[in-house]
Order: sequence, then structure tokens, then C-alpha cells
Amino acid sequence: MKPLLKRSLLRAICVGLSVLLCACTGPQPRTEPSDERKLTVIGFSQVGAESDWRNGNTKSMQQAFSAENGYRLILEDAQQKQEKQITAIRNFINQGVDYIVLAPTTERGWDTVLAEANAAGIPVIIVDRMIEVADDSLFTCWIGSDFRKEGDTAVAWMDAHMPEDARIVHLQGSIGSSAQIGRTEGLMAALETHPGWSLVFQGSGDFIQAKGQELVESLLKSGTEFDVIFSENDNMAYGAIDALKAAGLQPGKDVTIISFDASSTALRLVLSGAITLDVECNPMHGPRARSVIEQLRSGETPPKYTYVDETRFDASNLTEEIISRRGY
Ligand code: GYE
Repeated sequence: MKPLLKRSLLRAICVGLSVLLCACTGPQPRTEPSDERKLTVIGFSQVGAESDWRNGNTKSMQQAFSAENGYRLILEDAQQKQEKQITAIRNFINQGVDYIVLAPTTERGWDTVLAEANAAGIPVIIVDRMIEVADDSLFTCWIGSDFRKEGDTAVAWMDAHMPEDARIVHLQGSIGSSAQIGRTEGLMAALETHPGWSLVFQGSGDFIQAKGQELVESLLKSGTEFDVIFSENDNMAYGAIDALKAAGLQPGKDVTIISFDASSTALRLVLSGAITLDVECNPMHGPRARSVIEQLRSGETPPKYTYVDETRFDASNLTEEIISRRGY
């Protein structure tokens, strides 16, 4: 048979088969672009995938803005780079998304791009870290944590449990992010009121486990002595724990570790004693952001700022049950 003839015959058989299939199963629901167009499109610019907190946050957004819930989520991972977020926002504007959700890397540098979103009439919802813009009307609302309060919670605990001459290693998050700024401010204020406390090291591990590990390794190599590690997130604390163990030290006993986020992995380390205190920072912003968008869609005005209620965990108030309900 000539190849052309063979192809037409094959096509005829396929068409015949699909007609038969339709006839047997009845009319098929249409999932054509018309359905797709009914979904509300969300452009979400995410910081990156640097931590357990961040991955929990991404998952929460994906679940909240699912197709079953009537949304199409366009997720852009910025790999912790603000330039990538600015490009992502410009792409969202070009694509004509219905809403932009921004989890900003740093607080500053958003005025121009948000003015562009504003001019295009696209509401911008900020989640997690805060932004600092000259004109607050450039964003519709913000949902996140009180990072300064988290810092203060940690130092209040230190005040009650740490010796007066505690030597502190401070692992900071990404410099210029609200989470770093607030938690650092808490510790800096406490150092002023505790003249016996000393800061033996301060540096950024960018919220990343490997960087936290490197910093503590090099401190140990240089012979720096310390009693407390104030780690501005759980992943850097994991790195610190590995470095201490590799040097033959017992985290939680030889060195007190204070961390932030309270992800389930870290809370297990609180139970086992390696982390002594973990200040909660809750990443489940998906349902909160969706609720804000639903309010906007029905013509309501959501609150400009929504702070999430948070707690802190140490051996005195942590149970397996709490960990199993964490979700991140
Ligand atoms: O603490 C850290 C993440 O901005 C609250 O970013 C967030 C912080 C969180 O990488 O783990």
C-alpha cells in the first residue's frame, strides 16, 4: 500500500473509533478554552525554594488557588533574586492576569513595577514579607507575620533562660528582608538592655541550610567560643546542628539553639533537645490570600494589613500531636 493511502486509511479508522467511543459514553464535557477563561488567573511571584517554610508556603498557595477552586495559578520562582521578581511581575502584566500575589525578597525597590501593575488595573496582594513603598495605594493589602514580635519573643525567652554572660552567634536571614530586619531588631534591642550578653559573630546565611553550616563550621575552626546560636530560620539551624555535631559538640547541651519558623522537622528537633526554642512563623498564607481575593471579587474592602497569630515552642509546651497537625 502506498504510504499516503496507508495514512488516510489509518486516519479513517481513528475517526471511526472515536465516533464509536463517543456514542458509547454519551456526550463528553467540553474542557475547551471557554472553561479555562472562567478561571481567575493569579500571577504569584515567589521568593524561591530556600527553606521548609518557603516550600510550605508554595504548597499552601497551590492548594488554595487550584482549578477546583476556580483559579489558575501562574507560579514564578525568583531564586531569591529581586530582578527576577520584577521581570515576573512585568510578564504577569503583559499576560493580563486578574491578580498579582507577591512574596517579596526585600522590602525596598518595588515602587516602579507596582506603579506599572497599578496603571494596568491589576490588584497586588503582598504576602509574607513587607514592602516599603512611598505610596501605600500601590498594593491592595498585605498578609504576614510580625517579625519584630517574633524577635522579641525569642529574646524574652533568652532573658528567662540564658546566663547573664551568654556569648551569642547570630545567623541572619537574607539581608533587607522583613523577616531578617524584624528578628535582628529584636536581638539588637535586647543586647542593649543586657550588657553581659556578647555578640561574638553576626552574619547572613541567607536562610539556607548549607550557608548556616558553613558559617558555624568556620567559627568552630577559628576557635570562637559561644553558648547560644540565634538562627533566623530553621534551615540555617539544621546546618548549625550538623556543624556542631561534626565538631563533637552536642547541640542543645553544649550550645543552646534558638530558631524561627517551627516547621515540623525543626519541632522534632525541639522534642529531641537539639533545638531549645523555636519561634513560630506560619507560612500557610494560601487560604488567607484567597479569602482576600474573594472579598475583592465581591466588592468588599479587605483589611489593609493582616497579621497572623503566632506562638513559640520549647520542651514545656510541645507535643507530638502539635507536630502532626503542622502541615509544613
Ligand atoms: O522565616 C524563612 C524563609 O520570609 C518568613 O523566609 C519568611 C522567611 C522564613 O526563607 O525560612
